[in-house]
Amino acid sequence: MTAPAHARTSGDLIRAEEPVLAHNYHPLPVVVARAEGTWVEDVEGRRYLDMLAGYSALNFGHRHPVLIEAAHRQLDRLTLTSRAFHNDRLAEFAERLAALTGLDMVLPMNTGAEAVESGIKVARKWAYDVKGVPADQATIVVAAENFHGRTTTIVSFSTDESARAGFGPFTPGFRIVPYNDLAALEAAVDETTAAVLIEPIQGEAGVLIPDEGYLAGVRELTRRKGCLFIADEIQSGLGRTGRTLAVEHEDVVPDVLLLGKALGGGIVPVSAVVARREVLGVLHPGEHGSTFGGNPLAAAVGTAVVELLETGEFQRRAAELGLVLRGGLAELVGKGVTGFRARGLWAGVDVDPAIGTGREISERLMREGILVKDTHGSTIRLAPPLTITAGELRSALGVLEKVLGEGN
Ligand code: IF1
Repeated sequence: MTAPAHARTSGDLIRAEEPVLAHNYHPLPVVVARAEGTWVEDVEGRRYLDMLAGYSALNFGHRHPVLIEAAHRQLDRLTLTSRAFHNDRLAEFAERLAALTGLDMVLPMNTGAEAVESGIKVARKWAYDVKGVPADQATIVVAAENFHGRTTTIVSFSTDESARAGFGPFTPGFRIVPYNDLAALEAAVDETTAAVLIEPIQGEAGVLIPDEGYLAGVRELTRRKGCLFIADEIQSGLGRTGRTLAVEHEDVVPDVLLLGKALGGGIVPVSAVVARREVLGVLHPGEHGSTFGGNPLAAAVGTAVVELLETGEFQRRAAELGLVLRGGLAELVGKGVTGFRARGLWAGVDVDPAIGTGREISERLMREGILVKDTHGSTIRLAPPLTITAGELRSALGVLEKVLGEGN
């Protein structure tokens, strides 16, 4: 007989997953049972500082009281209607999200990949209905080393073989250019181009920040050439970089904004395509949808997330504490760190491969009570909840220094 989960150790639970859970992940050997704010606790009661924050889905920390309260209140009233009917929470969510981002209209979806898929569909429809591209000829230009999700269409334009191999045949209509290269973009965009789709900062690629002027350049180029600029801010958005949106660092407003992760407050999956009216206005009844998109529970939590962001407090914290993070990492360069890229409370840290792979460093940090995730090779990413204190951040940096100092 199977013992109740609470009576089982981390080791038991990890072994129990093996035969019944698809092996599409290789998690660190920690089994989290509860969490609050910046801290998570495992089955044995060990506490860890969460320096990953659910890949930025937990920008407000675990179980932020305002968000939990909003969810509880909504759970007691209404959770799902489908879009066959109106619900009394959706208008406010859409209004406030549009106002927060400086755009006009919102298409609510659930996961990040769905927002990306929806953005692609909207851009293609816009190309045919408004721009006048001949049927089925629309192209979308994307960047190498992108990460936009896991669907068959999205992996069609991935350059990461482990994300792609074995999943063909692939969706046509995408052109891949090097990231951070305006000349290559200029050459790839033509009269068939519906949109340029990029991450303002490439997360999975190792928190790659483009040169100053790149995002403004993409804005200028897409406007001049008459195609849409779609910014995937699913990971970079909602306070992470010290601004509401990463594109704000260059005072850029894209035509289409893709949001997800933190929009659901770490409680429910909530994503959205946010755009100008001329763009999202191309969709008519029956042309796109989702059973769960815009459900009242998601809208209630999403509205509470927007309310938190309206205060500016989290963006300010990310900017200020980002200086602490950057300063701390700068001191580690040459002491096990070979380089890093950081903006706000988000950093990709390249560790000297002689000290260990990103995975090995992550495991050592875990044993010292810090949870992070590696990306490629010897790069680890840091993205703590924006609620982290300066003291917690310094202590995490101290643990990193210690782990790197221990060498191999
Ligand atoms: C996984 C990375 C983070 C994203 C951007 C869309 C999506 C994502 C910019 C899709 C998702 C994830 C998903 C997760 C790992 C992860 C990730 F390492 F791959 F890059 F966060 F750092 N656009 N990012 O980053 O959103 O459909 O997952 O809601 O293992 O796939 P989703």
